[in-house]
Amino acid sequence: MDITSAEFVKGIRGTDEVLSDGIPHIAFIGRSNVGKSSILNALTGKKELARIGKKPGKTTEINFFLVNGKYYFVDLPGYGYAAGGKKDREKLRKLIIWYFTSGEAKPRKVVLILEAKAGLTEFDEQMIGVLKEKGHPYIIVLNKVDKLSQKELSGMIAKITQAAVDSELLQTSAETGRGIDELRDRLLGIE
Ligand SMILES: Nc1nc2c(ncn2[C@@H]2O[C@H](COP(=O)(O)OP(=O)(O)OP(=O)(O)O)[C@@H](O)[C@H]2O)c(=O)[nH]1
Ligand SMILES: [Mg+2]
Repeated sequence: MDITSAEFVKGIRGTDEVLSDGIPHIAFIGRSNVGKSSILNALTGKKELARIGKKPGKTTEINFFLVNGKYYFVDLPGYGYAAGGKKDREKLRKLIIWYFTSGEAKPRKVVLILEAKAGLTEFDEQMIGVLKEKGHPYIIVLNKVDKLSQKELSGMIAKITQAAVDSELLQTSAETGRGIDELRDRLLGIE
């Protein structure tokens, strides 16, 4: 399915009326700097829709983008960003946990994004624990695959599959566009 329209609606830092308008959420989550915002831009074909950054910690609110007038793509801040101020980091962590546990948001699908070189970290395993506990359906996306050779990539995929056997694993590069059409089809074919 094509994306014909995508527009920024609002960024929230806590409870908000946008959570009760009945529009289904597809939420993008992952460690800081893995390319959540870049993937959202690649999926919608709009390079400047979500703000991306060279430094981790670019996204600081939960941002809602209305796609095809029908879904929200929800761009969350990243977790596990070690270089940020402790107070800010804790605030973002709480915001992410609130989104997944308060019951106010009921994401139809969660896209958990990993960075190809780092693979599955302790932070990701904790996040998967929260998603499972709350029963949020998720898929795992390995992004920045352009940074690995085919051999390295095969090794990394084997490792992740071993650790997270029960979830689907897609490979993408927001940089080269690899896997982006497949991810879009996967997400929008879930009516
Ligand atoms: N090589 C490569 N770089 C990428 C890819 N995707 C994103 N990047 C780069 O990674 C950096 C971080 O991208 P963002 O999209 O801001 O990452 P984010 O996960 O939204 O980060 P936070 O909002 O800080 O949590 C930017 O410099 C992007 O250009 C990719 O597939 N390949
Ligand atoms: Mg971001």
